[in-house]
Amino acid sequence: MTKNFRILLVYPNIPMMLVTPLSIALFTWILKKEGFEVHLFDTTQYGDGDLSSPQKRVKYLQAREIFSEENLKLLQKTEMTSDFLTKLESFRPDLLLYSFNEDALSRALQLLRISNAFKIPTVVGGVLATAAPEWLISFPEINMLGVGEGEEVVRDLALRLSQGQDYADLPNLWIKKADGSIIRNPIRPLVNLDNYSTDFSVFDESRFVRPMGGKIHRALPIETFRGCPNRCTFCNSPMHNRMARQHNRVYLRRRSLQSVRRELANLIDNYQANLLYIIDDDFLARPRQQIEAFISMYREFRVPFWFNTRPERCTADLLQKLTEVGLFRASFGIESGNEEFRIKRLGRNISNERLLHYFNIIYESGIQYSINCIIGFPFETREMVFDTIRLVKQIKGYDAVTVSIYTPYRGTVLRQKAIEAGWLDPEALTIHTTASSMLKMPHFTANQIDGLMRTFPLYVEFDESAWPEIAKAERFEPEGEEILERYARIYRQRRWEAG
Ligand code: B12
Ligand code: SF4
Repeated sequence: MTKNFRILLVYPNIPMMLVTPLSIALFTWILKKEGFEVHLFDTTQYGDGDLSSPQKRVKYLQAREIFSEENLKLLQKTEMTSDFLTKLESFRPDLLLYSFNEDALSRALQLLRISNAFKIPTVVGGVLATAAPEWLISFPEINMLGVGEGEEVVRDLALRLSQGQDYADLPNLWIKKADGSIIRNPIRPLVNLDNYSTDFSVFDESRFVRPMGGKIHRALPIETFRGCPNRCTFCNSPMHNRMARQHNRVYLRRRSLQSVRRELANLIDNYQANLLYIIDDDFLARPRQQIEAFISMYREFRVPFWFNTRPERCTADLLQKLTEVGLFRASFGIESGNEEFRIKRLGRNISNERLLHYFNIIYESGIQYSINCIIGFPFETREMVFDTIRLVKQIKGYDAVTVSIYTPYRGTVLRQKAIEAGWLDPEALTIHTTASSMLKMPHFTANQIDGLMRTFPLYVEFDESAWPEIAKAERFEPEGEEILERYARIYRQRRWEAG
């Protein structure tokens, strides 16, 4: 029965965010195991006429030329809507599963308007559906959504539908009925991560391509734990902890070492991964002996890997051991350099002095690493951004500073504060973290934030004596453009072309 039941996964991603989504790979594995036929429609490679977020990072001097003309040709596609229509007509799916984050909502709605005409049962899910289910289901395009983890609900729904059974009582599923009323089923227990694996066969081969340092890598993601112990107010991860606590559950779960090992073998043997993205929120947030056990286990693979963590989790010997087995690079968020603001408003309880201490350890370890900052937070002032710039100036050894413009995602604490302060329209849709600020703060306007976005790396790179001139480049006027170009040229030469 399940063999003839076709499921189309839809991933309405914003352009060129290339890391392949784990949810799609998990669902493919789960559904194929049950014998269903699974295909994917993925919008990552379709442009939207604007610069993509990674291309904007190149423009803003936050990254080197990541896509050469040649690579872009290899990666880009055209005609998203007609390709989607062709896919629907040729594959004739019995079930549609959409997975997306808030930034991709408008793309998702665009595709839903096309697929809804086919009258196929359609469910949407992802972080946004979990954060704001009431709001999301109020869209006329959306009739069913999955709240929380999707592993079990997508399997149960496909099984019931394929057997012609009713599915209106499935936990985690919300259904809009013909009269507009909504069935809100309760949440089921959290999944055991060890029971799952991933299948990336539905992705186009070009989706694994990562041109880096003159070589083409094949990069795949892996999850070794789910959840984050930290409480940053601008982030969606603490929301999962809060929601789980309401049901007396603990959201943070680690995979067993055997299961991580199995998954590594899957990615390396079946997909020839030669670069792994460990997508955990804070990879080193686990007991020391577990990290040691991971290191011993990983010796057998030695494939370069990347992770996110907090600087304060780093010790010299840990970094050395991780490098020996393949740590390729790491990424650290500092977000704001104003200590009081970072602690009180952002929920990051560490002093600048301690941060610099840990960054020194990271520098001395010799690993490649990047730093993430955010500008334009609610309550932040222009002067506070300079505290961030001054802090970054004191850090040694990083090779990239990623600056994002604060984006008020649904389900985050800080978004609520921005609404309460009257700076955010509660209906506004996020675009992405390199788009203009969505806040209307009289003391720090979107235009000022945009101006700092484009000059941030210059302030970091050049001596304070050059700052009055760089300040002119914050302005979107001919003189500002000319100064920006002049300093950007020197920046590129110094940082990237000099060798
Ligand atoms: C890896 C990662 C990326 C990768 C891959 C993206 C992806 N979709 O996986 C890349 C680098 C491309 C990326 C890009 C961006 N990301 Co990101 N990313 C992550 C990260 C660290 C892990 C994602 C992950 O794989 N989680 C594990 C999987 C299993 O969880 P999941 O995707 O949520 O899926 C589960 C459920 O949501 C549900 N589910 C998912 N889909 C569906 C569908 C159905 C039908 C059902 C029923 C259920 C369901 O079931 C799944 C299994 O339980 C998360 C943080 C986090 N911890 O989740 C941020 C996160 C998802 N990213 C975020 C953001 C903001 C971005 C960017 C905007 C950043 C930018 N530079 O502009 C872009 C936007 C790209 C986009 N697609 O919209 C935010 C999203 C906020 C929001 N409310 O939308 C997060 C939550 C981090 C945060 N700040 O809070 N990201
Ligand atoms: S450490 Fe990262 S993932 Fe965890 S709450 Fe803070 S920003 Fe979110």
